[in-house]
Amino acid sequence: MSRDYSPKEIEARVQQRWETEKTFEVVEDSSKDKFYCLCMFPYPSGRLHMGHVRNYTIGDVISRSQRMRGKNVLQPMGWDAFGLPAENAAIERQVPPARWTRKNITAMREQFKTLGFGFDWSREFATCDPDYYRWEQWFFTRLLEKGLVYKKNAVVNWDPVDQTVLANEQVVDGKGWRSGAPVERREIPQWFVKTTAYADELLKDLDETLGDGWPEAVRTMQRNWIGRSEGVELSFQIKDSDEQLTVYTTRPDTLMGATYMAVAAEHPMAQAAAQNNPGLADFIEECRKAQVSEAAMETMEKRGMDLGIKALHPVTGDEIPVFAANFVLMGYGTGALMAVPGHDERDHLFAQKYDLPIRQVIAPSSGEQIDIQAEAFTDYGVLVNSGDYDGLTSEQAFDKIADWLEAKGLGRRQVNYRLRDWGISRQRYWGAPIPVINCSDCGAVPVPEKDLPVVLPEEVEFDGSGSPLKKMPEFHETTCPQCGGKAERETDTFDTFFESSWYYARFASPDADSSMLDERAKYWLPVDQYIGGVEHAVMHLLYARFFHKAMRDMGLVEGNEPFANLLTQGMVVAETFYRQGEGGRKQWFNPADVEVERDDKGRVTAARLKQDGQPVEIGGVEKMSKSNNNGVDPQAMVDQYGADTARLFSMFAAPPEQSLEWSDAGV
Ligand code: HQ5
Ligand code: ZN
Repeated sequence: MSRDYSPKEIEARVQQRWETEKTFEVVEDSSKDKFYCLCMFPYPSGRLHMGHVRNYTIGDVISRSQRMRGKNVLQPMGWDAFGLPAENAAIERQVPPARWTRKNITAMREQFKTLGFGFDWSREFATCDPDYYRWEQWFFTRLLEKGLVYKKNAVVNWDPVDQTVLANEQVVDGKGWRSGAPVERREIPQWFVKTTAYADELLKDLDETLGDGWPEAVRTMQRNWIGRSEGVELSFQIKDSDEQLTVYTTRPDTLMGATYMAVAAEHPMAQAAAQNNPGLADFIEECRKAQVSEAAMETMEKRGMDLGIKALHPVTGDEIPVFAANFVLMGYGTGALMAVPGHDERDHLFAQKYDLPIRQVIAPSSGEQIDIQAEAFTDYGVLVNSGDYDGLTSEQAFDKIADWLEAKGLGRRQVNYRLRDWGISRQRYWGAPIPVINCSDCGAVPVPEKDLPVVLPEEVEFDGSGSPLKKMPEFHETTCPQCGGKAERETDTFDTFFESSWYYARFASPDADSSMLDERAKYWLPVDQYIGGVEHAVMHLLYARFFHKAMRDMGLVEGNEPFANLLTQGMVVAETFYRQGEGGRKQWFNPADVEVERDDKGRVTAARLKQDGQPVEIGGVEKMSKSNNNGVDPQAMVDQYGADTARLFSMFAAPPEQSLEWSDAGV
């Protein structure tokens, strides 16, 4: 026996033995405590990088320690296989997304095995397998039956040159990433999941069920996203008209400080006023074309235009101007708001810009003097300049004013949520087809269970302008399941978060072929320990929690929550480098191909591409990812020092919750 430590030889031998002895395959065993340990499954982007290694090593360490404690430990692995990157690769390399994806899966599975993670590979699946997505298609039709999905018009990014819908990340500075044409907003029919139906429960369980098991920071993010607020819906009479303008406010205590109203460009009142006001019509058209991501909304210049209409203040009868404003969205609340510039920052900015009155109606409880013209005061306090309400605290005034409005029939208390229903339609090819058939007589008809799955054709011509499904009559031409007449199959596909919302449950019953899940799910669930990046703290975790509750209400799973304990590990981050390409697209270079100069604090000050010696831009330190091309492949480290060293180092370099800037030197 050699006295040298030869990881290549030892690791290969042990890994071989795990494979033949099926060491990590588990079955339900009621005589043992179960422990389900799950790491967020990867997008099959090509190769693993050190970010993945760290995530999956944390899970493997926890699994191993639970195994040593005698638990029956399930640690599965699979692939979050649909999504845009495969389409981009298809355009670049002229290879169908399915083939690219499966090739990546093969390579990454091999890497996982070399790294020696204790996964139960017998449960592996990819979300692009028809055996997987057929059940979410089925689930969708059940949600439809229960009224938990519905169709409505919603705005998308439309590229007028490529004649295609763009994902948000395909819009660069307001222009299409391929065509460079200014992106327009377009309203098209889309499917929505009624996540709001569970809003209260999603909020309540953050404390009642997850209080001990989830980081406070993540629960706070979810709480803010759901955004429950108590307020009042009230109506302002319009002068010389029998119309009313209805708004929602969480601050009825500031009612006496309302000095103007703002409505969305799409609001019927703005539309009507624009009929004989060309300037206003232009403004509305501009708003319609502008981008409306929430982030864009925050930072964009707030603009408005007077409609020439007056609302009457419900208490004083004062005339208040009504503006159309680009920061008010039709889809939120009533599409109109009462502006209180003295006590709201955005309203304050807008009032300064358009020279509207700013009135103080709340004073700090401390008695401190403030200059309301200079800055809004947004805290609760004591009422001033509010007639009968003067001297009340904000809390007392909330109730008094709400009571008064209710008594007068002008308003009512209302709980609102910031949470919106989840738009799941994507006008993309590489996703699970939405199982609906559109019939001119019967409307949108769900595909009957016996006809599922609706299989996505995989060998396709892919040129990036629109979905290939639209050019495949053999896919979209069909007959109506209800009347038998000619009908069109839906060509939109699910948002990929649809697949990742229930994969954790399918790992318990990966081969169930007559149902979505079976009794085994009741044994294994909930996931005892879930591990993944904090970038999924809001949407993924919220959608999965919604799915779990909906599946529970169909008797498919037990318990109220899918993930009992959550660990959000810090990201592995690394420097990024790029050059500006055509059409605003950046070309990213891997740090391994770049030579850098650093200052004495270790910060990168200059960088050149090794290949041509010419400078590249420094993009800053970002999460390791394929899209930033800043991934460090673990292979070199594994080849040189062995998997144990790579794994140990990724655990040792920083506490799991902290982010970690990658450096090869440390190992
Ligand atoms: C990390 C990095 C990069 C990644 N498929 C989805 C996904 O994020 C997960 C679904 C459940 C929605 C972590 C990341 C995640 C895991 C897989 N990671 N550092 N896939 N630089 O391939 O820690 O947070 O991007 O938990 O690796 O990432 S993924
Ligand atoms: Zn029909």
